[in-house]
Amino acid sequence: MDADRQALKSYDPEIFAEIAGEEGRQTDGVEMIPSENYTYPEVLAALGSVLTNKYSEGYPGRRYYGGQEHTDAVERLARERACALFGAEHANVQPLSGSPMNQAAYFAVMQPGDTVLAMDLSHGGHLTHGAPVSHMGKVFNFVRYKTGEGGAIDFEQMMTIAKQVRPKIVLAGYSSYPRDYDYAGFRQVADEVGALAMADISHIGGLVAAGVMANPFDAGFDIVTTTTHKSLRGPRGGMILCRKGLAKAIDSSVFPGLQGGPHMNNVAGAAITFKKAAEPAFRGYAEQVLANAKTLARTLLDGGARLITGGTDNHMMVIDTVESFGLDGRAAEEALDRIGVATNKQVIPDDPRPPLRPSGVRLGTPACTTRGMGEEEMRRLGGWMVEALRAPEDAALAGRLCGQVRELCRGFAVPGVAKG
Ligand code: DSN
Repeated sequence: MDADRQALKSYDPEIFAEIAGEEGRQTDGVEMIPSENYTYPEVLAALGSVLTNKYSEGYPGRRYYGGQEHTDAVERLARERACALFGAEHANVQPLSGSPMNQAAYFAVMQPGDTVLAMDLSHGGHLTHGAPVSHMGKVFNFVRYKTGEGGAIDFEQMMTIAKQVRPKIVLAGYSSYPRDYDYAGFRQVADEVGALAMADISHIGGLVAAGVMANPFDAGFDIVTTTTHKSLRGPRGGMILCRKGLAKAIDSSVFPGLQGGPHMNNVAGAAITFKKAAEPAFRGYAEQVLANAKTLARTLLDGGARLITGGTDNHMMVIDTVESFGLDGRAAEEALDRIGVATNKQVIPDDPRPPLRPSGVRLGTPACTTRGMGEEEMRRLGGWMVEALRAPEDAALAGRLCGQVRELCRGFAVPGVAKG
């Protein structure tokens, strides 16, 4: 055990025990929540570095505190690498996470009461895309488009709505949608009504960076937001990418508009992540995430599951557990938890059930792919998941499946989990 870890163990055994417990949980089970991943040991080192001690309000070369020679260099590297990776003209790497990232982007280009055309939340939109319970839903006027048969967006209908409501932003983005977007279609709607085209690619940021999914900038988008900790494998955080003309508005919206000092240890972690994502090995990882998702989806379909949109083109899938197994999403999530597979309950399009007892579960492959699992493991895991969902009350079966999941996991280390 290294000295810092030993010191933590002696000073605060209660917290140490919980960290060690979480390491055990992450190691013994399979993480299939599609927004989670295991970051790099190098990123963990940056997160635990003395950069956390430093206040850096402002931007490189224009700070409100002295002593910024190293933090300036870190932030410049993060911005340059982010721009190169996504083909962006400007990057703000300071948002503390996904929600402030989207809030800052909205306030950069809108006034309270302005309209955003965004995806219906039950069809896959995110809380920050205007859920009535979120502050953003109260400040701005969100109008909804929905998905149709097979998950495609009906751009004709979207154009009709856009002409009626004249949005300031046409927003392409989701947290529970298993397909890719035709970004050119969104751009066309935005152009027709003089709106900005914004994409929130938080879930698929790594897949876009690797070039295995479409990049909204290729269709001329104005603003692209992404968190850094999902398929990108970085530290928790967010960033806003935009064209040059919006750089000043975005920067002043993040600071001083919304936030104070950026977390420079996180910014360093993000810079390391962008360097990793530019390497050829990361493309191989992203391709495997997609292949694993397809194989897992096929296995679930063969086992009798109904998947929303019929399958997946990205890293995630959503099972209608009520129709497939007669279980609501909470019961399905719990049944999978009992065998050591973490998923999350999820509303499905126009779900008649409430969010805490919805009709589905959402699952994805970024984390298990990071551990090195491949399609053979997806077939085995998918088969066990179907068995568990078919007989959620069978404790003996759950015990056997849990043992099998744990045994499988032994062959796949979790990056960054220390020994001892
Ligand atoms: N919590 C993230 C997700 O699971 O999609 C985004 O809020």
